[in-house]
Formats: sequence, structure tokens, C-alpha cells
Amino acid sequence: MIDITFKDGNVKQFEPGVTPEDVAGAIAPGLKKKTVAAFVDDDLYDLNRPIYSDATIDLITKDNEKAFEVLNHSTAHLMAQAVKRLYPDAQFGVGPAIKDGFYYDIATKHTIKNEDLGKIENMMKRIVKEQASMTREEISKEAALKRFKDDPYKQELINDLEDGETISIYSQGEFTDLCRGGHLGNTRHIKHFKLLSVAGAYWRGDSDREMLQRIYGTSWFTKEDLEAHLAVLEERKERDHRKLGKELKIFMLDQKAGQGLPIWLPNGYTVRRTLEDYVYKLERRHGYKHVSTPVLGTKSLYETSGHFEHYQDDMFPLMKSKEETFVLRPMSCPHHMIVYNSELRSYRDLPLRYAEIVTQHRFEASGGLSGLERVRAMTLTDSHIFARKDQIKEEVLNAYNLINQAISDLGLEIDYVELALRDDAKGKFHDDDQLWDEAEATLKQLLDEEGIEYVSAKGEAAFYGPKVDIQVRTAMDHVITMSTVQLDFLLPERFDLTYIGQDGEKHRPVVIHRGLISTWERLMSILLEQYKGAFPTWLAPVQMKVIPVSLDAHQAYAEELHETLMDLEFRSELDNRNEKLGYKIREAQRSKIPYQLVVGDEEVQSNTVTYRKYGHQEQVTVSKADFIDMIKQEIKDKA
Ligand code: TSB
Ligand code: ZN
Repeated sequence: MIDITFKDGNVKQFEPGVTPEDVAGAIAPGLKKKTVAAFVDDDLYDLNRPIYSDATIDLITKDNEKAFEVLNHSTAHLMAQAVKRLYPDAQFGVGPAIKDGFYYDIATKHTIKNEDLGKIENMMKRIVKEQASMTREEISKEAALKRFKDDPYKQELINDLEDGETISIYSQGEFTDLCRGGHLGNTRHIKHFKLLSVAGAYWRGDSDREMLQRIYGTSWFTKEDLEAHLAVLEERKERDHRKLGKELKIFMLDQKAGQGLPIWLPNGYTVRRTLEDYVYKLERRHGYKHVSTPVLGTKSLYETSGHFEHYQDDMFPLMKSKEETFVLRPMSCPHHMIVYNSELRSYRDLPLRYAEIVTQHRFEASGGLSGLERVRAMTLTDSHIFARKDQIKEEVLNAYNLINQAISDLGLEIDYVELALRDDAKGKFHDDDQLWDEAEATLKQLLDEEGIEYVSAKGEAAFYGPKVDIQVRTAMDHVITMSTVQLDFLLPERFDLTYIGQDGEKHRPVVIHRGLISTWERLMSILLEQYKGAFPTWLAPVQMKVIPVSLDAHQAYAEELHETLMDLEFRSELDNRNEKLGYKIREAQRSKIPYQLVVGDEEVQSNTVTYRKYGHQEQVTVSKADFIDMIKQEIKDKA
């Protein structure tokens, strides 16, 4: 007999070869039903994996997060088996459980289309009915290489394992896969799943290797959970800025123009200019001075700053002419250092806040590009604040507060604040420990003193210093950085920045890098998702649409109304096309225009405006003057 010790310290005796399923059953039949796998001496064990010697056990039940992972991992195997039955040439890359489900990377001559997913699902259901047990076998590396001799992907994975390591493989019916394990023991436990999409994925994430086909899916313990999750996905899809951006004609991406190089369409560009205007005014009110600097710089400028040494992977390849080598800039900091150095500075001049709406380029990995959220050409609401050390606290807080004001003006929701620190990754960060420790300690102390809650993130700092990043959550449930305040002691050294202190001596200022509301690209993705495409009136590309009921009777009045609104610099449009009224109204509705103004007999006779607000049913009739006042106020309040 062997001793099995439970988490609470209880010990029970079993025959050697007992499985987690048996152990759960010996305690209570209800527990057996709920148990999915177990940690046995901290190793993840399948439900049906035998235990041969004394061990501690921690049963994993369905309510545990780990259980969801086990279920989804098992479902990935089930899917692979189904794919192999349908497309016998299929070979498999990796197939892990992920946050809300699983995927598997597949190599097959057959191009898997969305229509095929239903077929694969049906085959999976058939295999579930076969109740195949998922059994584990441990073999040597040599045996594993032999076993998978026809599969180059598995060969590569096996070769990467340490010599002498035992390798586990899992079989269910005719299907065998290389796998660490943590499975449900039998395909019959897999009941409520759905295949979601298929996409291309490079083998081992390497764009120089072949492209495999990746099928995503999700698997749940109950029908209700699956349905609830599918509803969430549906809602996310509706909110996806890539879909909204297309429908509302905000931006486009075209392979011909280049990957990650977005084109702003008239509607998007109107919103962008409105935001630009807003940022310039806000910054001017808060003591920022605006400059404009070029997108190209010399290589030597970026060598001085350290970008060349630490940030080169994110930069486009160099451009060489006979005389000089150029960098397409990934950041504007070096230019702003030059602006600082253009005059002799005294302690009385500081702080100096230079701001610029900066176009810059980053050579982001093609796999990471996503709509407007992560692009290669972007325009940042940037600033570099030059301050004395005794001004750091006030200036960081000023920047932080201005960011919060802008975020609140835009009606956006922050997820959390992150303090991005360095780690010991070689080459990613500058190597002056003293400067790092001082900068990190300064930011930490400041956040603590101000009672600003934050999450620390090691390894996420900029190469020149730690950052306070303001994070938002996207429709796809990714966390991305919107705003940032960064404390930099390095660039002042690199560019030999000085000011003359009260003592008549030279001193070093510090630099605070500040991104106000991200880049226009990323901000637009966030706005589209958080508003679901329905911009508030002050930002809307078209603020109101004037629609005459009949062209004969009402066009003149409609035109006059439209002209009046245009004169007030409202973004009004007149729909005087020869189309049915219902069609025009539906189209204005689909374009999510804040105000629809339908002009008929009554409006013409009484010189009034009847409006319907986006998202509301009722129509309201008011005098022209009242309507104008209402819109003016709404724009002013950024309501
Ligand atoms: C704030 N030098 C600083 C600047 O002075 C800087 O560039 N910091 S940054 O690298 O963190 O970038 C600033 C902001 O740009 C980020 O917070 C993020 O909101 C946005 N951003 C970064 N990379 C991309 C990208 N590939 N696509 C869209 N926006 C991006
Ligand atoms: Zn900067």
C-alpha cells in the first residue's frame, strides 16, 4: 500500500497504481465528478495517471483556474485528432491552452477555411462519443525521435529537450502526440466547445520559418459557460476597432502601402485634427511650448542618445547617402535635447516643457501589428520636460495630472497604473546602476506618497529610465499603454545638458518624457472601442445630418439650416440625394452621427429644428436658436 497525503494533512492508504480519479472517488462520488486532474507532489497529473509511491495530492476541481487550462489543453488534442482524420497529411506544431481557450498550429496542404471549422467540430463530437481514454506513456529521447520520425516539427521540439530527460507522449484512439500532460483522462469529459477562427502563424513565431495554420477554440465545463463566453466574444467583435474603423471610414491599411502604415480617411482625419487642436490648447494653458522637428536624424545623433545601442531592433534599417547615414527616428527625444542645448540655461529657466506632436517610425515585428493599436508609423502627443532635481516631484505630478485631465475629457476608462522597472536583460537598458536606482526609487516614493496605486512590472522600463504607464484594456482584452511619464537621468549625461545654478556653477537637469494620450493611431483604436464608434459630439467627424423629407418642399429650408450650422463651424452635412427618407435615416444611424435633423412641413412653417439623438428614440422639436445653444454647450462641455 502507498500513503497519499492530502492538503489538509490527512493521510489515506491506497493500492499502488491508484489514479487521481480513484482517490477523488474514494472520498466522495461528488468529488470524483468535479475532479479534473491533480497535483501529485507538485507535478500535474492526468485524471487517469497511476501513482506508484507515497505522495502528496492536491485535487484540481472544475472551479479551479487550472481545470480550465487542463480542459482546453485536452480539447486541443481532441481537435488535432479530428483534423488528422479529416486531413491525413496534417502535422502539428504546438497546441497550448491560452487565456480563454486553446489553439493548435497545423501544417497541411489543405487550406483550412472558416467553413471547415464546423466539419472539424463534428468530427470532434464523434470522437467524444468514442470515449477514447487519453493515456500517457514515458519514453526515451531516442524512442521519441523514432516514434515521430515522419514529423519534422515534433523532431525539432524533441531535439530541443535535454538529453536523458524522460519524454511523455499521449495517445487517444489512433492519435498520438508529444505532450507534457495534464489531461482529462478520457475524451468523454469534453462536451462544450467551439472552434472560433483560423489564422496564419509562423512556426516557432519566427518570420523566417514556414507559416502554419492556427485554429483557435474554446472549451467549457457547462453549456451555460460556453454560451456566456460566446456572447462576450460577440460583444468584443462588435467593439473591435478594426471592424468599426472600416465601417465608419476612419482609416485603412493596405498591403501595397505597407504593413503597419495606416492611411487616415476623411472621417478619421477630422477627429484627429480636432484632437490635435485640443492638445495644443491644453498644453499651452499648462506652460508647454511647441516645437517641430524632422522625422529623420543622423546616425550619430542616435548613437549619442543610446538608441542605436539599446533600441536598434525597433528601428527601421539605416539610410545611407554618400555623405551621411540617416535614421528614420523612432523617438523625438534626441531632437528635443538639441533644442535644450540651443541656449545657455539658468536655474530660473527651469522647468522647460517642450511639446511636439511627433511623427515617428518603429520597426515593430509584423506579427505584433494590430489595426491602429500597434503600427509602424505613428504620431505621438509627446513632450520632454527639463527640470532641476528639486522639481522632479512637482513636474511628474503635473504631467500625471494633465494626463488624467485629458483622459477624463475624452471620457476614457483607465484599467490600472503600471510602474515599469528594469530587469537584468542584457543590452536592453543602460548600465549605470546608480542612475537606475535613484530614478526608480524617486518614482516609487512619489507614487507612494501621493497614494497612487500601481502594479510593478520588471523589464518593462525604457532603456533610459523607469516609466509610469497608464494602461487600458482593449476590446480583445489586451492591456496596452496609453499615457506615460518617464524619468530619465541618462540622456542629460549623454547630451551633456547643463544649467547654471544659483551658485553660479554648472548642474545637470533631469528629463521627464511624457506621452499625453498616446499616438493618434493607438488613441483612435482606444476611442473607437470604448465609444463603440459613437463619438461624442465634440469629436464626431460629422456632428449632424440635415435630411429634408421631400426635396421639392423642404430642400431650401434644409440648405439654409445646414449653411447656418456650417457658419458656426459645426460639422454639418446635408443629405439632398434623391433617395427614400427611410434609407437616408438608416444610413445616418449606421454612421453613428450624433444628431439627425429631419426637415418637413412643420419645421419649415414654424422655423424650427426637429432632432433625434443617436441612441435615442424620441424626436424633439426646438427653435433654431435653442438647438444651436444646446450644441455649443455640448461641444464646450465635451459631453
Ligand atoms: C514619451 N520617448 C518617449 C516619449 O517621450 C517614448 O517614446 N516613449 S514610449 O516608447 O513609451 O512610447 C510612447 C507611447 O507611444 C506609448 O506609451 C504608446 O502609447 C505609444 N506607442 C508605442 N509604440 C506604438 C506603436 N507601435 N503603435 C502605436 N502606438 C505606440
Ligand atoms: Zn522621449
